[in-house]
Amino acid sequence: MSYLYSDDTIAAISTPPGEGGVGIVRLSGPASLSIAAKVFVSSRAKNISKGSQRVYHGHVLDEEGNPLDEVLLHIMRAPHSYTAEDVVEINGHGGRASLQAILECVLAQGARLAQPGEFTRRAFVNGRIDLTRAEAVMDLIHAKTRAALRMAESASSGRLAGQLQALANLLKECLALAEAAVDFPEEDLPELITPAFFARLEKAKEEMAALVKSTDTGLLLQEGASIAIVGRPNVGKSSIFNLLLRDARAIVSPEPGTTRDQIEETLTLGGIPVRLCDTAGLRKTEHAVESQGIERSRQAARRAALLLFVADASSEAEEEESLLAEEMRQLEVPVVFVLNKIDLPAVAERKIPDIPFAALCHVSAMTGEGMEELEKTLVSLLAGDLEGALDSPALFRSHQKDSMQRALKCVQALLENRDASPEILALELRDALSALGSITGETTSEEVLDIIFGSFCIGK
Ligand SMILES: Nc1nc2c(ncn2[C@@H]2O[C@H](COP(=O)(O)OP(=O)(O)O)[C@@H](O)[C@H]2O)c(=O)[nH]1
Ligand SMILES: [Mg+2]
Repeated sequence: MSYLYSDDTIAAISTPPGEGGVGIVRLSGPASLSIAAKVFVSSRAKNISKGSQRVYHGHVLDEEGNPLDEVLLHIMRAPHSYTAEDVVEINGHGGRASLQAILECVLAQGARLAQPGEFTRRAFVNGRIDLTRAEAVMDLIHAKTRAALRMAESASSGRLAGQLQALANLLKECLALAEAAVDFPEEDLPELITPAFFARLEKAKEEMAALVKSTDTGLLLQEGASIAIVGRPNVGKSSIFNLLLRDARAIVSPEPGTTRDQIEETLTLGGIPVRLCDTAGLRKTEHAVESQGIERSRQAARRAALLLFVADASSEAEEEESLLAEEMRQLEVPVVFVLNKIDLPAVAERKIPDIPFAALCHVSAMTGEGMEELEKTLVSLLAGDLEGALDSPALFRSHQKDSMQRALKCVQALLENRDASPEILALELRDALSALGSITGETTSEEVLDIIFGSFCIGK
C-alpha cells in the first residue's frame, strides 16, 4: 500500500471506541467544508462552506433530512490545522451509533475513510511536522507516566526536530565547502578545508554522541524496565514486592517456600514504567513444585534489567547466600543488595557477599524504613539523572538511534582522516546527512513510512 497524495478528503471517528460525553468525526482535505455543508445545518442558518477558523452550532441531518445529532462544528482552514489542510471536526454526542451515523453521512457525500495514522501522515507529507514530531504524537497518546509525557511533548512540540535541523544545516555547510573544493581544485580559491571546518564537525560529533546516548532514557520511559526480586526463602522478598507495589499482592508468610510461582506486576517508579517480579526463594529443595518455581525465578532473573538481592539482616549469612550472589553476578546486570529486617536485632558483623553490588540498601519491610531510599536508588540506577535527561531533546526510537549512530560514524571517520580528499569528505558528509534524514523523514522510504503510520490508530 503506497500513500496517495491528498487531493481526496478523508474522514474518521477520532475519539476512542466506547461511550463518552463527546465524540469527534474529523474530516481533512480540500472538500472538507463542502462535504460538511451537505450534512450540517447551522442553527443560525449560515452557509458554513465559506466559514473560517470558527465553531458553529447546529445539527447533522441524514439523507432524508432527519436530525441525527446536535453538534458543534469546528472549522480549521489550511494551513492552520493539524494536517495543514482544511479540517472540519464534528463534535457530537459520544455514542458509537451516533458517531458511526455521522461518519456514514460524510462518507456518502464523498469523503474516504482514513487509513490508520493518515491525519498525522498528512501533517508530515504537507511539511507541517517532521517524522520525529509525527512519531512523538503516538507517544503523547500512549504516555503512561508524567515523565513519558514530558519527553513526548518535548519531541512533538519540535525541540528535537529543531536540534536535528540545526545539525543537518551544519553538515550541509561543511558539504558545500567540500563540494566547492571538489569543483575547483586548480583554481586559486581561498583554503576551504580549514581547522574551523573540522571544529564544526567536532561540535556536530559531540551533539550526535549525546543524542545517541539520550535514546536510553527515551526507550526506558517507553518500554520500561524489568526488576526481579531474588534471594533465599523467607528474607522478605514478597513483603518488599508488596511495599513497592503499595498493594498486598503477594502472599507473605513466615513459612519458607511460600512463593512458588513468580508474580509480575507493573508499577511506576519515579516516572519509569517498571515490571516488578517477585520470585520463589532460591534454595535446594526436593519439592517438585517448588523446584519448578525456582527454575522460573532463575529465568525471571535472567530477563531483568536490574536485580534486588534481598537478605535478612537478623540472621547469619549462609553459604547459600554467597553462592546465589555469585550466580547473580554472572548475569551481568546491576545488583542491589537489600539488607531487610533492620527492625530486628542485627547479627553482629553480618557478612555481605563479596561481589560488586551496584548499591547497598538497608530496609525494613515491616516498618517501611529505608524504602524511600531504596526507590530512589532504583530510579537513579535505571535512569541516571532523569530530570536532567528530560530537559534536553532526546531520541526515543531504536531506529532513530541506529541512524544517529550511522551519522556519527561518518563524522568520526572524517575527523580521524583529516587529509582525505574533498571527494571523500563530501561522500561521508552525504552519508551522514542521509542517515539524519531518515530520522526526520526526509529520506525515509514509503514502505517504512507505511509501517510507522500503520501502527497509529484510525482517526489520528
Ligand atoms: N521483623 C520483620 N519481619 C519481616 C520483614 N520483612 C518480612 N518479614 C517477615 O518475614 C517472613 C517472610 O516474609 P516474605 O515476604 O514472605 O519473605 P519471602 O519468602 O522472601 O518472600 C514473614 O513472616 C514476614 O512478615 C521485616 O522487615 N521485619
Ligand atoms: Mg515470597
